[in-house]
Amino acid sequence: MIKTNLVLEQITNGLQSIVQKVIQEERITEQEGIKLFTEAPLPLLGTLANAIREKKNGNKTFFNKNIHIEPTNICVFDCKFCAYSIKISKKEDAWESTIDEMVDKLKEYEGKEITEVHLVGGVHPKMGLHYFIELIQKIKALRPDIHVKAFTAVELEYMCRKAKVSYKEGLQMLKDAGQDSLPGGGAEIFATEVRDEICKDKCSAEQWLEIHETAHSLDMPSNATILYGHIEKPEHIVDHMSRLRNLQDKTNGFNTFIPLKYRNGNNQMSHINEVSVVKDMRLYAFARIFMDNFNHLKAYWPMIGKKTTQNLLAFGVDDIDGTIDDTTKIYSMAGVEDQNPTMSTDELVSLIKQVGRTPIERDTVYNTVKEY
Ligand code: V47
Ligand code: SF4
Repeated sequence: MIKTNLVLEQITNGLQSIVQKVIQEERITEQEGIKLFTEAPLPLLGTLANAIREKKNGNKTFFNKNIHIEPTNICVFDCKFCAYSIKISKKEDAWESTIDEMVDKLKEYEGKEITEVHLVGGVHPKMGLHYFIELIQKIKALRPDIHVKAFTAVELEYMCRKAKVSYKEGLQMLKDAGQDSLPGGGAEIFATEVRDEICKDKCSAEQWLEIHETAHSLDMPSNATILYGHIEKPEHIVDHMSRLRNLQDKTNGFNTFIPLKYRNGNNQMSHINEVSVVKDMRLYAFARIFMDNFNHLKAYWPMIGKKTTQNLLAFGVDDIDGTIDDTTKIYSMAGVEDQNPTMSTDELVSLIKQVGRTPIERDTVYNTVKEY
């Protein structure tokens, strides 16, 4: 017979009070979070995260039908982990789309059931607020039904600064043009000592949080991310999640939290090895436990891979993003295995069903579009 009690005693050694709090749905502190994250065995983290996931979302696993529009990969910033941006001096691999080209791309999806356009790219010195207002207006004129999730806080900070408008004024103008929500990118790691090393010149943690808070005050929901698996330490991870948890307490404007695994292809930090799948699972499970006021936890499959995505559905994840239709380059340029990220609805549905979950097609704000 397996001595389960003994095993349980051993795995929870020194962690009982924290585990008890989690089980009783009490919030854990940052200090408790660091202890749980660094000391708890993976099966314990997984069991707790899965219980929370099933309490919040049952057996449901969400996805959506979306495409990405990436206006440019020219960027004024110099994030050390980025394989996507091309410095202006290195023109060969750069692209800059005109508004008409981007609208034409959307026209290719006429009659197709996509519900979301994810519009995001490099920070181009000449593509400003008014350029993007016109783009969004044209997207909405063509597809009034489509949800426009656009611009990271990094892009928004730059475009508002250049246009000499406050974040509130800039976001209101974009909302009036048809922007519905914000994606979660640009958060990386908030702690200054890490941020200064990996992405010193772009918007600060405080600006990132202020932009999202402002968006929420205008009824524009958003997502939040963390870029993990490089030079950060557990205390930076917990600090990052804690700042997001605090803002969510204040606004309840975040839809989902998306951990992004650092991929080491073709960038200035390529010497750093990628973390193991076991570390991925710990991070996601811990996020599900710690971020108690976030309804959803997303594994972005083009970045983390299809197999790990399936595993993560037992470690807290209830969302796997969308069909994407090979419309993003950010991860293929950073060296992920799947160079042409696209999954048909059938493939997404069977990926979810293979691990015993129920696929639900959602819109961007988690209304059910279709159950499978
Ligand atoms: O902020 C850049 C990350 C983010 C690398 O809101 C990298 O639904 C890993 O935020 N390895 C942008 N990550 C993408 C993003 C996103 C993606 C999908 C869905 C949503 C959403 C948001 O990509 C950047 C940065 O953290 N990133 N380079 C890299 N080498
Ligand atoms: Fe520019 Fe974004 Fe790449 Fe940073 S991560 S260099 S802001 S495209």
